[in-house]
Amino acid sequence: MPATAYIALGSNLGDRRRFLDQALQLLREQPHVRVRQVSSYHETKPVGGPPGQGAYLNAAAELQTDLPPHEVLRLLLEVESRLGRVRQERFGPRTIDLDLLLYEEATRADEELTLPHPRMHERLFVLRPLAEIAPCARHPRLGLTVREMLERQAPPGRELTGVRAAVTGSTSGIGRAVALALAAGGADVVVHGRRSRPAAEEVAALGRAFGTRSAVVLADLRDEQECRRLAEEAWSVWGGVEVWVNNAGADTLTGEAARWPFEDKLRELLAVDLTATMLLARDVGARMKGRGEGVILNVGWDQADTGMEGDSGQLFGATKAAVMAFSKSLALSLAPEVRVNCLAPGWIRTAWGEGASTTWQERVLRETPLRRWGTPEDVAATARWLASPAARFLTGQVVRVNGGAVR
Ligand code: PH2
Ligand code: MG
Ligand code: MG
Repeated sequence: MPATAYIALGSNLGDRRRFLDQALQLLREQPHVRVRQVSSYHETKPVGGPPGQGAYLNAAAELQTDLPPHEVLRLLLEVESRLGRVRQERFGPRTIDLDLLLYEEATRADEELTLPHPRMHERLFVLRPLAEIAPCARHPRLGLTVREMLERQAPPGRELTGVRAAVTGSTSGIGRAVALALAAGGADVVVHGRRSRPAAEEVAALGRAFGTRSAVVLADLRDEQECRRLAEEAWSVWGGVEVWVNNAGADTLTGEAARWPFEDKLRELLAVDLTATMLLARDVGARMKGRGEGVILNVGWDQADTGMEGDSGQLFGATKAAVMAFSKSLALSLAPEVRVNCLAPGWIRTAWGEGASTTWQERVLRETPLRRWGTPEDVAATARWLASPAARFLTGQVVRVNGGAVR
């Protein structure tokens, strides 16, 4: 039976990307080793060592091997020296550093090799890339998974460190606020929009200001093919997604669409709010379940249960009630690996609320016990919490973010 081992790769001298690529290439050429998975490459600040040294590029890889641990170590040292590494001071700058982190559940300590790697559990530059490929791998001494070790190392207020997120419809409104709140919590974020790349890039740039990674994928979610492409592309950006937020909804209230016939609004709402949510959640959910972890958030509507008069009540009520019902069933299908919850916003001041008449403004205050419109940030704060480890025992829930309306 071949063994599974995990290694860390690091470089902070010369063409760092090339050193990592070459190290992996040399490992692939070894007869007794298979490189099964490689994380994305992470730009990291040097930890310890002499002052003034350059930033690192770090990665992690999964190996399958029939060699014993000491032979794997020997191989790593050989690859290091073939790439010209000269060992000088401890923690000094280096062209390439390959460390053996885990070898099955082996524990050992002799003068050559300590397993697990003695500092792996306290190093974000190891845990972040490793969590991308092996979130459920366990540290045999600490009894913690890689994800749990990473959560313990997250800086204060950065509970989403090492989480890759995607938020549909995040160029404006609630989705934009959710994308930024997740980035503020430390998550890397894929921003999605239908067609406006500049609007999406702007949100992505704001996300990066939190010191996290961000990317943009455009897709028209009325098209099922495009839904599949969005899931695939968002997953491919950094090799996985831990938090997926199905926020995108058809806007049938403002602009041209406000004057559409009922039938057209219905078709659009069912396509974007319901069908795309279901297809994306199923696609991404299956991938997450395969990885062993994940969080999906959908967006329903507070008044879907109670009903609201008028065309909009019928349209949103039917569509969003379906999203809420779907979320509960999906939660059952994807447990225990993946949590699925649904936000149900009440009166939130987005584009439509901005321009609503005084009669509406009064009605909203009357129907909202907390006596104000909700904001996109109110919804985003709840999404950030639901995405975080603090909500680890919640799944299949509809969380009303509505200022207390109980009707
Ligand atoms: N390796 C070290 C010491 N410090 N800092 C970063 N960011 N990345 C490394 O790989 C690294 C380090 C000793 O191996
Ligand atoms: Mg090292
Ligand atoms: Mg080393």
